[in-house]
Amino acid sequence: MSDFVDEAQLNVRAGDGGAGCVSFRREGPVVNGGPNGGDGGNGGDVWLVADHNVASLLAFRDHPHRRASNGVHGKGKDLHGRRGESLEITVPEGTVVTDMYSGETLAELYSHGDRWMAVAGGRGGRGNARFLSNRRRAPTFAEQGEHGEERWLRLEIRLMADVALVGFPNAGKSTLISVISAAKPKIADYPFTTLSPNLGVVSIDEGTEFVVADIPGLIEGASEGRGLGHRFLRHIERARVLCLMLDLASVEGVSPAEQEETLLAELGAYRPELLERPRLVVGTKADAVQPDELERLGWNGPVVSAVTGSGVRELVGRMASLVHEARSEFPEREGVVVLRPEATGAAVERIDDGEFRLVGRDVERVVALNDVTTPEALAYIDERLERLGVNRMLTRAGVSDGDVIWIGDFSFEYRSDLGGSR
Ligand SMILES: Nc1nc2c(ncn2[C@@H]2O[C@H](COP(=O)(O)OP(=O)(O)OP(=O)(O)O)[C@@H](O)[C@H]2O)c(=O)[nH]1
Ligand SMILES: [Mg+2]
Repeated sequence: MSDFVDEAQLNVRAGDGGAGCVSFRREGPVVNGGPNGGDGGNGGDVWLVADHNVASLLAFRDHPHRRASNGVHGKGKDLHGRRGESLEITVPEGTVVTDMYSGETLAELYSHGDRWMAVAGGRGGRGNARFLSNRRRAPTFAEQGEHGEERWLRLEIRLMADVALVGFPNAGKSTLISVISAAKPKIADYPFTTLSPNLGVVSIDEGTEFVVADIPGLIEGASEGRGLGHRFLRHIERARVLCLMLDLASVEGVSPAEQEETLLAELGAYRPELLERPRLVVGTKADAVQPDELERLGWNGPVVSAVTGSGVRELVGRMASLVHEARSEFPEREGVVVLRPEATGAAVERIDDGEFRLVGRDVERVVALNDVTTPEALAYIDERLERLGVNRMLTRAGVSDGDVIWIGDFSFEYRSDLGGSR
């Protein structure tokens, strides 16, 4: 498990759309025939897919850039370009995807098969055959393909456990999980033995199962980044129930009450809601302390010994009933959350005195023609912008005659009497 990588950065780029083609029929008896330029194919999309065969995000460390293929350009004779192949990137179950820059949560891929489209391929450009109309008998322009989207993502695995074992290093968390489940983590008599979380399934009887996570030890200051616990605090976030494990045989002599206080303070500092989570508290290594010592330690809560097995059944029973309650309260997992505001339409941005920029997928597409110098192309642009309501938007934005309007690399002078474009 030394290569357990639980966060990664990923750059995804969808394929570009192929360009539409400008072409006219010429063969045989047809001279000066109609337009027959085919459309470009759409670019491939990039998808993230949860897969239970993938255990870590290690693969992204060396290969953070992934891209889908481009669409093929259209050709004459109404030949449309093939669409670019989409790319599916497999990620472990429990991967949470956020925007690297805004930190916004984009998707949560919980279980095998959950899919999320990270970036959409650019649309293929339309060939000139598509621009044929009564007024435009010989369109000499076609659309360029749209660029595929590109973005930086942050991936993070958040384990989904029913119960998280939370305690100081060396408190006996790994030993307990090895006793109550089939998990076989490393156990040793020194702190920070566990460097990455372990999951184990506890089966009580047929049909009653729950998942326990053994989280690396927390120390004071973990919520500010001390020790190793800090990176793992977020795994605790997902657990329905917390089980605080207090070391009764602590060599450093930190009393159970002090351990509990520190653990709760760290959890609360990291995320106050964690303190609302249903929780159990148990003293560990009961076999190593005499009853009179317990009194001296001031501990009168439940105790457990993973070595002799005393108290284990009771603890597992209490875990099961809290898990049961928590599950019936929130029976549904949230499923795949997809928040992807569609960047379509149009907006006006003021860039300077007398200079404005129109942005948005739709307006930008209007001017993405292979040739914007022909009268037909200009007439087409005019017509489309009008239909998108651009004139009204410009008026509302306070644009006046003579101002320069930019769309992509294309610019024109605003003239209200001419409906805006020129
Ligand atoms: N006597 C006794 N020793 C125990 C018991 N449980 C664990 N130990 C010992 O305590 C030491 C630490 O146990 P681990 O299970 O590795 O502790 P941990 O909480 O996982 O520690 P980290 O991974 O470092 O956070 C080991 O030497 C265990 O053998 C117990 O019930 N009784
Ligand atoms: Mg451990």
